[in-house]
Amino acid sequence: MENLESLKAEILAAIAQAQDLKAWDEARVAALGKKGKVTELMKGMGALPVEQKIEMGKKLNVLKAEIEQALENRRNELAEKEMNEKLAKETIDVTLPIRDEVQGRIHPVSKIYEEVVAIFGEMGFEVAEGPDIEDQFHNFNALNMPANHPARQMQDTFYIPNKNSDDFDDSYVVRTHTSPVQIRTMESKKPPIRIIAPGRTYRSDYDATHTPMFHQVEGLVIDKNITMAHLKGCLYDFVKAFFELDEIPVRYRPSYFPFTEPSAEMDIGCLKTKSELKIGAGTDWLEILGCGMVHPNVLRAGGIDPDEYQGFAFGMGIDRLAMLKYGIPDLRTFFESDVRWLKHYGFNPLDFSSMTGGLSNNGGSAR
Ligand code: 2NM
Repeated sequence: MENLESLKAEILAAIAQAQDLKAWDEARVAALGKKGKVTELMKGMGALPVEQKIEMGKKLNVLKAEIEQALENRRNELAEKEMNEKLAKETIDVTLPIRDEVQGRIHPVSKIYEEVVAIFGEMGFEVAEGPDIEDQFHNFNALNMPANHPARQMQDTFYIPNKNSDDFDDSYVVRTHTSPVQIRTMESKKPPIRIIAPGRTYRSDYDATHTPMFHQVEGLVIDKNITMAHLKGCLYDFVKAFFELDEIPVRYRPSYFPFTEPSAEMDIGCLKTKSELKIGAGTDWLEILGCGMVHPNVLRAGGIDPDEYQGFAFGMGIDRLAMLKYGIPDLRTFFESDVRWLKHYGFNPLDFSSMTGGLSNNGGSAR
């Protein structure tokens, strides 16, 4: 009986000394487990006379409760201690320099895409997206290209049958340009509109500079009193930013697109030699994009009153821009998924394009 006090001291000391959850559990089992010291004492009570049994029962119950409380306290302490040690060990030093051994590469098309978005984003344009599979209204009719228009020819366009209709006019297409995104934007938003629509486009064509899937970025600005001067200022700023030049010669040649009037093509000054193309100097010209004032029929198709609003639009090939900027001769190699090609022409994923960080941002890590 008297040694209950010393037993208690012994058990509480063992609990207090436990330095981890394993030692804590050993202390628990030694006291309260099936063969633990307190458990054995409780079992032994059966042999005692009734009065002693009652007294012993009370004492042992108090002892057991005290031990359980001590166990719980110690377990909480140990759990906190273990968590703190784990947190200390798993600390990440965010000031460490990035690793150079990144294996993956960013595709040149993705790089140009990011750069174009960064430049126009800085100018206040939003990125708009739409479906790859379009109806003929959004891909053609709304863009001032009626049913008999030559660009709608079977040879150029991939048509997709409409299961619910035998009428050819109801068949779908994989979009031949991203202009349907502009139509959808006009339908759903009120001017002022300032968007670019980058994305995949499809035409039945295949040679060194054409692949059946390619990438375009088109832009659209609609507001009151928009003129060709806004178009020229905007596109001049774009080519300067894109080619990272302070000055660059540009010229506009009259052209024709069904969806713009007047229409133009923009050239930039360059020097063409046998082995090289130098952009920004020289007496040669390089066609870079198409543009124009949005045709009143197109504004009307998008639900915008041409007497109240005007707009300019432009379009260019992202793949072609990549070929020019990085000197890649054959477009078909873009889509062959050859890892050696990607290692050569691809970009470090840790370099991202921004107007404030130096657009192409190759400083530091190699391409
Ligand atoms: C080009 C050239 C000129 C253009 C027009 C439109 C729309 F939908 F607003 F009318 N989107 N894109 C456009 C104009 C595209 O690509 C060579």
